[in-house]
Amino acid sequence: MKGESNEGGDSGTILTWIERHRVMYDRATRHPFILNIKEGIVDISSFERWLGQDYIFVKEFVPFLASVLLKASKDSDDTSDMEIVLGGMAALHNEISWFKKEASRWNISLLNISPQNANKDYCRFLESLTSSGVSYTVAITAYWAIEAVYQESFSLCLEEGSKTPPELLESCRRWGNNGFKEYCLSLKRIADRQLEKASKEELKKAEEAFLSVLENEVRFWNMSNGDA
Ligand code: HMH
Repeated sequence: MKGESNEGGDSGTILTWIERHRVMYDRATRHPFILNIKEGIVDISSFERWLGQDYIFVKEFVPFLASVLLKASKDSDDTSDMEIVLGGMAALHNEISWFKKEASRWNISLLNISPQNANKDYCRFLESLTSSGVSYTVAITAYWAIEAVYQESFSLCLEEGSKTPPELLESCRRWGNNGFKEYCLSLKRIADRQLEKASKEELKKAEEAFLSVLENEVRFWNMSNGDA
């Protein structure tokens, strides 16, 4: 359906890539850590490890998102992109406060946590994407993928019949809620729109970035085991 808009989000490059890399996509979005939360059998120390590492990640995510915002303001031909990314920035500000509050509820000191290797590698990858040599198309594709993995993962824990422990519901709702799902769909629409007019070379880079996000997310979830 070339040339037609992709309002429903049910066609486009991203969907093609999800299907092409289905195994890796499912590894990132249906990780045992998430499935254990959903089944109500998660080890709380795993959850605490994830929380501390994710706080570090989210702080590193801010400069990445700032770079996406900059690219949107320079290179997007749709002014609403910038507002959508700016909304993500505002949510991230709120998220950092939430992490602090949640950590104190679990008696975790966020000051003494050092990033594990998988976290460091992921943050280094994010940093590489902030370069001005990385296009808006590649950056927005990565941004969509990073958010979509969390949205898909945590929404599983909210599905009918899930046995998610009540004390973990707030975390799951943070990324599993419908508003965030809509937000991810708007990022997907932007990415698909950009990809539609991208060169072959650009498409290749964006697909590689998408795959790198999936690989980094799997390694990130693996850290919760404590044996990373
Ligand atoms: C590792 N990926 C990781 N942490 C997050 N908070 C998100 C994605 C979503 O914001």
